[in-house]
Order: sequence, then C-alpha cells, then structure tokens
Amino acid sequence: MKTKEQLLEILNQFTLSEKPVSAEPFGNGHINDTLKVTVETGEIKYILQRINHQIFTHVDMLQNNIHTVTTHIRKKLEEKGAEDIDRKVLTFLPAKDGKRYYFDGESYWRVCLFIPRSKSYEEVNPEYSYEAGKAFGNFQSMLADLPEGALGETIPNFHNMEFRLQQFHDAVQANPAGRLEEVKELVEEVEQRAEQMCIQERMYREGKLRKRTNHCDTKVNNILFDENGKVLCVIDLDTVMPGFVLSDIGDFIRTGANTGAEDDANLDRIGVNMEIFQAYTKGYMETAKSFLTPTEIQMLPYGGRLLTYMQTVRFLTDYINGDTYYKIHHPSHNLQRTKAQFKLLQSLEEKAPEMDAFMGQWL
Ligand code: ADP
Ligand code: GN1
Ligand code: MG
Repeated sequence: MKTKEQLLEILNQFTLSEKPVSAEPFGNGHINDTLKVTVETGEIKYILQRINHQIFTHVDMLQNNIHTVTTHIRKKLEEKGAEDIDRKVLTFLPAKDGKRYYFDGESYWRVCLFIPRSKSYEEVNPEYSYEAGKAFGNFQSMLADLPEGALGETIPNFHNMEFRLQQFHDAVQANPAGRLEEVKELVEEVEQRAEQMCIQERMYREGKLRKRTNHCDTKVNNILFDENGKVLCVIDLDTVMPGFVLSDIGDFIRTGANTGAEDDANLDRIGVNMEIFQAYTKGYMETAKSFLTPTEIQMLPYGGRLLTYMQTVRFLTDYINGDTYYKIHHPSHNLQRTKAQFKLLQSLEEKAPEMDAFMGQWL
C-alpha cells in the first residue's frame, strides 16, 4: 500500500475544495481498495478508491459508465424535486487534467464525495431490508430509460452463468494449484446443478427474457442508510450494466437473507431468514412491479438460488486457480467462502416452495 505522503500526492491530482490531511482504509470490498479521506477541519470529506485494473481493464469505460449513471439519477431526482440530492447520489470529482480518474503510472484512482451521516451494514433487520428492496427497485426504474448502448459492459459476461461455468471447467481441467482432489465433492455438487442454473441464458436466446440495466453487486453493504434507517443512496457502481433483473434481487437475498456471514467458518450459522426475504421482496415489488414481467416475478426466488450458486462457482473457481481474483485473508479463504455459499444454496433450495408461494400475491 502507499504511504500517507503518496496518498496525499494522489489526492492533490484532483480538484478538491478542501485540503486533505489523511486517507485511511475503509469498508470490506473484495476487489478495489477504498479509503476515507479526512480534511483540515477533521471531517471526512472524500472517498478515494484505487481501481483494480486487472479486473476492470477498461478504466475509461468504467468511469464513463459511472458518470452516465450518476448524472442520470441526479437528473431524475431533480425532476421530482427531491431534497438533499447530494446525499442521494454519488458525486465523482474530476482530476485536474479533466479526466474522470488519475493514473499514477502504476494504479488508477478516483475520488467521490463522502456522504455525511451515512452508514452501511453487513447485516440488516426486516425494516431495513424493506427499505433496501424499495431502493433497488427505484434504482432500476430510474435507469430503465437509459438508451441502449449508453453503458458498456465493464466486465464482459459478468453474470452470465454459462460463461462462469466455462471458466470453472477450464480451472478444473487445468488444476493449476493442484487443489482439485481436495474439492472433488464440491465440484460434483456444482455439476449436478449446472443445467438448471443456466435457464436465463436459454430463455434469453428464445426471446422469453429481456435484459435491463442492473446494479450487479447488490450486496447489503453497497447501500448507504441515513440515521433513521432510510436508504440514502446505492453505491459501488462499477458493475452497473445490462443484465437479467434477477441478478439484483438475487444478490441481496444471498447477502441480506443469510443468517451467517458470506464466509462463515461455522456452517451451522448459515440459513435463510425468511422475514428478511419477505420484507425485501415486499419493498422491491412496491417500486418494481410496474416494469417486471410475470415471468420475472415468478422467477424471483430462483434469482436468490442462482446468485448463490454463481458465487459458489466463482469462489471455487478462484480457489482451484490458486486465488488469483478475490482478495483473501488466509490461504483457505476461498474454500471457506465456497463451503459457506454452498450451505446457503442448500438452505435456499429447502425454502424454495415457501418462497415461490410467497410470490403468489403478485401473480
Ligand atoms: P468496495 O469495492 O471496496 O466494496 P465501496 O464503493 O462499496 O467499495 O465502498 C466500501 C464501503 O465504503 C461501503 O460499504 C461504504 O460503507 C463506504 N462508502 C463508500 N462510498 C461512500 C461514500 N461516498 N460515502 C460514505 N461512505 C461510503
Ligand atoms: C465482489 O467488490 P465487492 O466486494 O463489492 C465482486 C462481486 C461478488 C462479491 C462477493 C467486480 O464485490 O461480483 O459478488 O465480491 N465484484 C466483482 O462478495 O467481481
Ligand atoms: Mg462495496
């Protein structure tokens, strides 16, 4: 990591109205590095992020997408006369050369305003879950009229299950870290479910499912709440791109409705909190029902299973490949994550009939 002086020098490349004095690590992201920036008054004023350009290889496209999304949302909020808009949408600040990022010869950096009096959570209660559901429905509906082609695919095939399985099969075939023997049973479990988890790609080819603008990383901790538990803002916009609507419902169920942690070492802690699922769905349907098709509504619980399966496959692929993608905190972290996600998938499978029945009220 950079020294304090180097970080201040990087910050100095941006057009900031207040003088930064320090930058400290912040949040629990697996991909980028996030820092909170304190200014002379002692207040936190900015967020500085180092973009992982091994993963987001087209930084120009990435930052243009984010600009398109944030300006579009800002316009929507202005049109409906919303108050406190600066806390309801992220504001990115340009570098002094006018670019939407700064390249220091090694890494790419970006800066946005820190949203004051905001908080993100790793876990939510039903009330917050309901608010989150409404927020993601709103987010999708505000972006629904973006013209086709307005956003590039920052990571091509990001939530394409057929593609993720292809990567998985390549890893199994190559076995580059010699870990295959240890994960044989998990590989088998993945294979058994492969066909049923690629329904969306098949339906899309048959013209039965459309793509929409999605967030594609709707983890609980990518929402900022205010001091009263109301949602201020959806953040972490790197993966906003065209995709299937179930992605966004699915990733919230995967993270919000899990009674354990994403990487819980104690599998007994992992299960599905039905109250959270129901509250989120209720909120989401309030803001999204008008644009969802009956097929999408019916498939919503499948979205939870699909995203949990996809995450199991992605963590297992990374473990087999020798940990080349996700940041890890110990050598078997990706295996631990895989086991935890697989346990959650099994719990979601058990609850599927109950979840499907809950959707009946909107069909
Ligand atoms: P990562 O890719 O590391 O997940 P995020 O953009 O999600 O990056 O930021 C990590 C955490 O930092 C968030 O969960 C949130 O708590 C906090 N955060 C990010 N941006 C802001 C902001 N503009 N204002 C306040 N907090 C923020
Ligand atoms: C990554 O950056 P972060 O931690 O919000 C990943 C998501 C995964 C998630 C799993 C670009 O998100 O797709 O679902 O980890 N982001 C990317 O926790 O791969
Ligand atoms: Mg995040």
